[in-house]
Amino acid sequence: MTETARSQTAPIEGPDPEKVKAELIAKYPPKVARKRAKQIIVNRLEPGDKVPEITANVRTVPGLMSQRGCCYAGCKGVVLGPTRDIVNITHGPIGCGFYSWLTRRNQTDPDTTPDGHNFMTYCFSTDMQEKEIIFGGEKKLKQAIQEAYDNFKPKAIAVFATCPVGLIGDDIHAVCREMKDALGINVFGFSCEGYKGVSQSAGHHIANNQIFKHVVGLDDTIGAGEFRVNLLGEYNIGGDAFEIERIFEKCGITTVATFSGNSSIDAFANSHTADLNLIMCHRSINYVAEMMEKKFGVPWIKINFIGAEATAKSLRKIAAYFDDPALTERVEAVIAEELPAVQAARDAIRPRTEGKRAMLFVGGSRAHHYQELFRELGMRTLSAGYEFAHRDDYEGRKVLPGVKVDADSRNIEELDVCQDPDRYRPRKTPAELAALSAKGLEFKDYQGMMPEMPEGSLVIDDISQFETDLMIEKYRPDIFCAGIKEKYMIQKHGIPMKQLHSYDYGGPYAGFKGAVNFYREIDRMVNSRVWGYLKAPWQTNPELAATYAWE
Ligand code: CFM
Repeated sequence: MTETARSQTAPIEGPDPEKVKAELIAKYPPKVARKRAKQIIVNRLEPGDKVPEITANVRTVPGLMSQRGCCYAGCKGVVLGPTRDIVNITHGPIGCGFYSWLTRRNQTDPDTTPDGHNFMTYCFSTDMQEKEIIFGGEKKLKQAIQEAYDNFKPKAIAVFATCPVGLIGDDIHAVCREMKDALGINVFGFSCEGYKGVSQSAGHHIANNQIFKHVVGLDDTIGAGEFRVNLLGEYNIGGDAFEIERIFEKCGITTVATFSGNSSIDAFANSHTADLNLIMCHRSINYVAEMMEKKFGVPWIKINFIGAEATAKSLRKIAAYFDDPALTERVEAVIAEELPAVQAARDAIRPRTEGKRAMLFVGGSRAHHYQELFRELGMRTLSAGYEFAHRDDYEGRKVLPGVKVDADSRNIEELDVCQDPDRYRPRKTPAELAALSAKGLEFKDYQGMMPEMPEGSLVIDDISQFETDLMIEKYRPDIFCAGIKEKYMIQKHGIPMKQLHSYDYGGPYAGFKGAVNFYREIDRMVNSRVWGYLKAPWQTNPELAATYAWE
């Protein structure tokens, strides 16, 4: 199996990216244009093979229509939402709870044993009203925790603060402590008010901190399994984690905990006993990996199960880490068994997708990972960007020491973590780690999106709707990937649009079977003739074109 070639040397065809960049910012007031110019980068290696610097994780300019969500969404919706047996109570108005409830299509395998719990089919909220906004909501929160306990007898209850909670100053942590003592179960809170930080990224960090503080390390039992790993940053959207678990099982790799797709609180509590952390989505979960390594000695590596070749490569990395001949043999056997079906699907579909061009503007990791699947289809990524990632997700972790910490990031607590006096257990000796690194296994590292993108492609951080429209006009990609908020305005351009957050109605797309699903889906989308029949309103009504006149 050959490694997918890094494609920075092959320039993309189409309009001059420098000119497109100039047009993207031409309509903005000078100050906004200056800011956006640092977030819209023509991806061209600089001397010393350095990827250019991009500004990321900064506030969106008010008035620009952003794709971003909020801190609460990142904490409750993204990181904690997929856990099935914690009662997650949204302390706030009802809409915050409702709109963060399963719209992301995070699946779980419900525990059907007599005392097994699955609360994902419920939406818990304190349904704050005017009365609580004026007189305070702590009493109502206490009642809600009590009511949830009485009805469900869960092992744990988590409380999430929404914007008004921070504004009126409810002390959710005091309430949680009180209820923890009163009920004798784990009750903990997240100060993840929507306005904290500049995007949902702040919510990831807050979620990581609290899960680490209140749950990880509570159960020291070392369970069965010879090769025990945690899968971090995999949220089981459309069943992705199920497919990865299937492959792991075949290989004889034991998943101790997944953060947090198809997860349970007991698995989190026990996760520090694993021997390796595998990071799928670096953006949302790298904090847990870092803290677990510091406190318990579990090393982490970046893996990627999006793309069949990437999956094979990631499995080989795991085998290399454990360095066990039987495991290596099994991993190779599984790859050999799984790849022919993938190859057959690819051979059948690729003649129809070869040379087509994609744009991906998603979250904080998928805009990178999915380029791998498009490459397998012979497609090129014209332009991509994240909604809320940081510079390291674009340029690689090597830039971390130079990343400026601004007031918005300083707002988010950095936990002071040190070696656990009793439970810190280095999984490998420094010499073993060095030997593995020498063999090419990179620990604690992530190269980011930009080194793998075509030369001259535009990398755009926190793209606005205006910029999206203009990019589509200029390049007419064959497919555009983003989320539900963008979907219909993109389709009105006559361009097929694939949701890479919820996968529309599809998935899984991870692993070997997922790759085949994705090939078929993209084939269907880019080769559908329906888009050619579609006229945007401004194409049939010229008077509407005035608002979109950038020529
Ligand atoms: Fe990680 Fe995610 Fe993503 Fe993310 Fe998300 Fe998501 Fe995403 Mo939507 S954790 S950064 S905050 S991979 S919900 S499962 S699809 S934006 S690219």
